[in-house]
Amino acid sequence: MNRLFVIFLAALLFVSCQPKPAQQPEKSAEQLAQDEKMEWWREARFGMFIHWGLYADPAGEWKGERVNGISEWIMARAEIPVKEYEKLAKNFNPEKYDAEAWVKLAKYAGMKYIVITSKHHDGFAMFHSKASKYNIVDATPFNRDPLKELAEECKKQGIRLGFYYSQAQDWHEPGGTYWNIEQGKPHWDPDLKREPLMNYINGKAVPQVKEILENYGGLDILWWDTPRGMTEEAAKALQAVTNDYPNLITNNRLYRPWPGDFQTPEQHVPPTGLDYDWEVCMTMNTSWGYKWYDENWKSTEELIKMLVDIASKGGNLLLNVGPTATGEFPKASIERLKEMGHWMQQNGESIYGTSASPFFKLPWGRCTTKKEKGITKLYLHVFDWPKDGLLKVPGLEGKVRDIYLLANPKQHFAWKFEEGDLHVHAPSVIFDEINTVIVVKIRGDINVVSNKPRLKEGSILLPADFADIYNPGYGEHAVLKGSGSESVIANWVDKRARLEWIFDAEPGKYRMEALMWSAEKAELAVKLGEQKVDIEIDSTGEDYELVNLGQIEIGESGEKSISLQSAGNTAGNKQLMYLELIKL
Ligand code: H79
Repeated sequence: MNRLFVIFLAALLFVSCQPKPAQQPEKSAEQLAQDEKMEWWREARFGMFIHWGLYADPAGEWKGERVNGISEWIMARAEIPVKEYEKLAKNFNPEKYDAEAWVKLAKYAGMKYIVITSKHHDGFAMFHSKASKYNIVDATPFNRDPLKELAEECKKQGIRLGFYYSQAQDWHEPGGTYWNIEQGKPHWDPDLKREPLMNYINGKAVPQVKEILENYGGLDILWWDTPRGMTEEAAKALQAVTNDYPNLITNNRLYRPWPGDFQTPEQHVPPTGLDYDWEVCMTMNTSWGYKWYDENWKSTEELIKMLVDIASKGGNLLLNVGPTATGEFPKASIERLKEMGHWMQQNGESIYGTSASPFFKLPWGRCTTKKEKGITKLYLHVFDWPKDGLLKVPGLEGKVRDIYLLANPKQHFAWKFEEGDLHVHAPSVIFDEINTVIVVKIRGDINVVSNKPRLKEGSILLPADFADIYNPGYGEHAVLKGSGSESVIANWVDKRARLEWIFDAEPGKYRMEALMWSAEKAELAVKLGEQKVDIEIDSTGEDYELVNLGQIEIGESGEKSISLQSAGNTAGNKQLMYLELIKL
């Protein structure tokens, strides 16, 4: 007995002396509270932005002329005097507005929250406000509060709600800011006598923010915008109002550089994840507000892939709809939302509550992941279904238990491990033309050996589909077409569009070459760490050519990044280029 007891004690001691697995540093009480507040938002992944205001009536056209740019900016772009713009309210009567239908469609699309403009830069409140008569109930024949109706429907149908509020820019008020106020430019309307910012902040913005936070059943999100011309004093006055609502989630646009609860990449998807909560806001065409001739619609396929891409990097997508002055969603938006909904009904599990991809790059698509009860699930989002019958998951190690089709779990796939990769047998039938989701169910944890480019047989290959593309928010976007050896970066036009590759390097001197096509003579700025080289290249003629980009030297081994940007010519002309790969 005694001996047994001693052995038992010894065993106990042995177990308790084992080194503990590496632990995350303890979270502070503040971080835990933040996690709790953000929990629903992080799970949601997909929301609807709605830009609706008086600008839906002119819809991008003023006095018979088309006005360039985003439609909600028409007052500034066409320099419409305040009194004249105000007249739009007299005719604003969106009788076809149906909050129930809007919410129903958002839910069908798979969206978990809605953020709607309560007041945009034009200063017109889309809710009943005592602080300013310039609102939809007091100034239009509509005589309803559409945001009250929306808030009630959201409660009823169980979806979260946030309001957008333009706190700084208010083109209607003598104290409000406007686009180029920081450059010392006057407001375009000389009849708007200027007043100090704080008159507007204390007289309208603060009272209105109190109204929206108080009167709409408890908002989940307050979405600030364009802190242009803001002061710390003004920001503090507004923040004091939101401080009374500890569960309210706000973005990072109240005041620069205040972080808020989440970051807001606008009109572009960041190339990699950010170590902070973030939400991409994105239009389906070009304009946020309704613009009748804006036909630049993204396809459903692009939108689904965008949502997946964002989820694979750990972010949310806030996808915009710009309703008309009659109160309806444009047909093109409805179509896309329905089609996205169709995909989400079958594949939503691979989006909600998932974490970012554990892989460096996947040539055929994206990955999201979830861990529950000792099971790791990898959701493989296959954009390009393999033609050779094998889906290769690079560098994956783990105890695979099952692989099946998310949209039909009875459809199982055979697999084997080969040369460090997981090979999934992929039949020739394509299950989903846009994005087939395959679930890899794994016991316990996984390990991934990175497929980051490195020196192999004397060179480092940086293919187009391994590039991170940094596009400007407003401007021409370089895009990746195709995958693997057929991938190419197309429409590389804007000088601000930057391509970047991350790789592991050994010390040495490298010759740099690019397989590319350029319409004209072009200048390229190449950057590797601190080294910067400007290179002039000739037009490549009809076909792709291996273009010499000169020499670079790498002093120490380790992770490096190389970036390419068009340096433009002195005239600032755009240069059209296509690029297949970089070879070092
Ligand atoms: O509400 C949407 C936009 O109206 C607002 N934010 C999103 C969510 C926004 N305000 N400013 N911007 C976005 C960015 C500025 C865009 C500009 Fe322009 C393009 C500035 C100069 C060119 C449009 C045209 C605005 C001024 C001139």
